[in-house]
Amino acid sequence: MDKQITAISKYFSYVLRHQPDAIGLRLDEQGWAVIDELIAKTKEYPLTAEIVRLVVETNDKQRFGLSADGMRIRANQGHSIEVDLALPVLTPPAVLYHGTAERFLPSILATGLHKQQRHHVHLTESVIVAKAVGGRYGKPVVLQVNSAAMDAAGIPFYCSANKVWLVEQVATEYLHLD
Ligand code: HQG
Repeated sequence: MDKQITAISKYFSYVLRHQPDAIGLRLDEQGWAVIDELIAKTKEYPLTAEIVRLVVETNDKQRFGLSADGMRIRANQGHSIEVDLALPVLTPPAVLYHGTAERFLPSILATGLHKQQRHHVHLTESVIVAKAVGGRYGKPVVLQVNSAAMDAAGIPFYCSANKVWLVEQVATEYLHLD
């Protein structure tokens, strides 16, 4: 059962962040899909409203959110398709962290952090989380981000529902090796 839930979670990430067209799913401008439509258009898994809820509630990183009326679902962050999550600008903690792979360091230290395929650069309050994120691409290294100085410079920060801090980019002057 756990394996099936993880597989469905990965499938949700795929259709809600990257490829809704793969199953003809409609997302609104803020990334919401109607749960009944997601269920109807999903052929690989025997989805029910209860299973959708279970996937949302048990997800280790709280990757998905439900609308207040419980009828819709969206990915909390990590999209590559154009959506406007309409997140408010927030004051970040003074220091945030970004985990990456050691092999990316020369490029990052030369040009700063860029968002690549996603909408934002992803930052976290946790060194442990940053290390795990960096480990996905190789030997992990953790960069410290001087978010207080960025905030003072008027650079907007957003925070997703699952506590990922999001920013357009991070210039080299705000980066330090942890
Ligand atoms: C790197 C997962 C070279 C950047 C995770 C990262 C996270 C550069 C990669 C979330 C660079 C992009 C996001 C530069 C940035 N030169 N490399 N100038 N600037 N990079 O996957 O932050 O499981 O798009 O360091 O847990 O790794 O999907 O971003 O290594 O929260 O929910 O380019 O994805 O969450 O990789 O991960 P990604 P990320 P989920």
